[in-house]
Amino acid sequence: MAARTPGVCELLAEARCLYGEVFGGGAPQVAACAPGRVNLIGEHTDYNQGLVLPMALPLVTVVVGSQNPGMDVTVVTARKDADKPHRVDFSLPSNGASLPPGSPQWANYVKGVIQHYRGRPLQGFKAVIASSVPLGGGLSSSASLEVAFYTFLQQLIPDDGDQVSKAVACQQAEHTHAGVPCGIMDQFVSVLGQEGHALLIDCRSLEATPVPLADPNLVILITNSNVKHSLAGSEYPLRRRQCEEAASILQRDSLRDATMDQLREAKGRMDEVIYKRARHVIEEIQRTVQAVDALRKGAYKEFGKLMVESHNSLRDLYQVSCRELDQLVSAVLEVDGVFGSRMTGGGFGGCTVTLLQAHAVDRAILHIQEHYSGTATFYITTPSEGARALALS
Ligand code: GAF
Repeated sequence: MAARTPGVCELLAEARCLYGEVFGGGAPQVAACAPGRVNLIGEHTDYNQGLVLPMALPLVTVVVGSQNPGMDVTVVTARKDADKPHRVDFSLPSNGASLPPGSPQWANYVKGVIQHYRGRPLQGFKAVIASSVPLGGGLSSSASLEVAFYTFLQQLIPDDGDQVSKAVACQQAEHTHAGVPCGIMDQFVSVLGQEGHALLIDCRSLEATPVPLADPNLVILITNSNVKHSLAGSEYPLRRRQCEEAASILQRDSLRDATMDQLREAKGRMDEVIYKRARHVIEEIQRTVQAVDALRKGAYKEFGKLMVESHNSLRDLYQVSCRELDQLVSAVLEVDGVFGSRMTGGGFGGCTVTLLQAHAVDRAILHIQEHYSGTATFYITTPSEGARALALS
């Protein structure tokens, strides 16, 4: 059975209730939310200025709160699974000084967003966070927190209102305050996701094209492996550096500008590992173009085949998969009605995404449960809206 996840209204009610408990019965003035994401194809291409095809999820982070008279900030999280303490208090720096990261770790996403917020002057506030995006599950719980917080701040202090700059500011927050040199995909789709559409993002021009994805006979099933290997933190920056090295050997600004012919020609001048990384990225960008074509034509078998090729490439060339993810993909591909499946996100654990016929979902879940050595969690999802302010009536 798929997991029951609280909707926006339920999370909003939870956050308002906690706000009343923590802040002595008052009601919050403003509220906002932002979704997590699943990437359908185009993995580890965003920081190579490539193409990606994610969609925003119905799993969201909600923030409610009010302005404080001074410069003091209090943020409380309703998350049961967040690292403790669940409350953080700090003061906003005066005279444009920076707000350094610290402890607890979860609060650094909030501090980073404050640091990079594009509206001034900031004033103190109190806020409560509630979320249905699983932590560390590869569905961008961190981007959804950053973007939800940014959207919350927009309700208190206006910014310049530019959506792309908002995504970039949230990405900067992740770089400077969480120490993760991520690409732009997660924050971008959390800001600009559209209901009923995947979003083709050109990570060089930062242009987005919505691609319709609302066929009632089709299901997008997310399977959380519920494992996260410790490698995840250190291998991501390493992959980025390896791609930069490949681009530099090819004398290109990024791998987006390189072709497979050029890579083959340069093979003798690079380490085998660097060659494999670059080959994944160049071919994955091509696969993303083909996948968008297939989706537009409703050619789901073709789309599914590309998903499987993407997974195999992430496993063999980019080497960011793991035993559990491979097991989940192999198991679901044995089920009739499944078009394709792949790991999604950074890798080394987290989730797989599977495209399948609606009538095959129950069978697919059962089959995975029988063949997976761990305990998986399932989400049946639909492409959803990006970040937004919420009414508090
Ligand atoms: C993580 C990063 F945050 C994204 O920017 C992207 O690179 C992804 O891994 C891999 O495609 O989610």
